[in-house]
Amino acid sequence: MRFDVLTIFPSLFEHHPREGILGKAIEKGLVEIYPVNIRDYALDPHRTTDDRPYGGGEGMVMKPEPIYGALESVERKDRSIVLLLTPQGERFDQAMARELAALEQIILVCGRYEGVDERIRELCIDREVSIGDYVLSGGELAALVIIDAVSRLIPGVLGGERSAEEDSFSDGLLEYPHYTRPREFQGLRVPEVLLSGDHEKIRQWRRAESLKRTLARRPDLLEKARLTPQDLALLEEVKKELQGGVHQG
Ligand code: 9D3
Repeated sequence: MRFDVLTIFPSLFEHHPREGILGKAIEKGLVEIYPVNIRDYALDPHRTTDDRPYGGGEGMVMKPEPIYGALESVERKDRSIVLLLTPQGERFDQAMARELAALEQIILVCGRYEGVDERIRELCIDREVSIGDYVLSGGELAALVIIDAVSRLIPGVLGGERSAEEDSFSDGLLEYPHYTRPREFQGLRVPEVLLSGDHEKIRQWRRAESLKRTLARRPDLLEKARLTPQDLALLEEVKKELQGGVHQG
């Protein structure tokens, strides 16, 4: 997968993605990241990338010519898409990450200020994307989020022992609690069942914990989750306990 990132802060893409799992993927040649400095395509001696909005009002707008020039400089592969990162975009999620991972090239346009000139949207943008309902200073951190989430889905990026499909959200539930040594830490013991060696009991305990956690923290996820009849029975039990005022976990 090739990512071309149009930004006025290209240095943000030089270090962060080169650490950890993504760094390994870049070393292996599975992921390529090319920052493109929008300012290099400004037409005036001051290399201006923004200007005041027509019609007046607060803030600045990114000028169209530098972004257009930066986009023209990017070599296009056959299966590529141009994304604009913007608070007005469609919400990024794991399903969108999977769609994007099937492409060869993702071109990410990072906005700053109040936004980009509307004609860039009309002429160049295939899809507008937001990463959530909070205010960032620009599209750069959103671009890094998308690069990270998409790269994990490319075959060979994750180590063999754990596939992307096993990850949280692939079955639509939150993960169960994890424990490692020591057996007791600050007076808190690892649940006995995990030490029992009874793999079926452990599987059931983990499934129950996943369901309880999802019910407590993200009940919206339960509507779409793939649940077995046992899952549904367990959930009914847990809901009854909660109504009865019995609290644990
Ligand atoms: C004053 C109205 N603001 C809209 C909520 C203006 C505004 C705020 C922040 C315009 C641009 C930005 C910068 N944010 C992004 O470019 C951005 C973003 C975000 O702020 N949240 C979640 N996803 C994204 S993707 C790009």
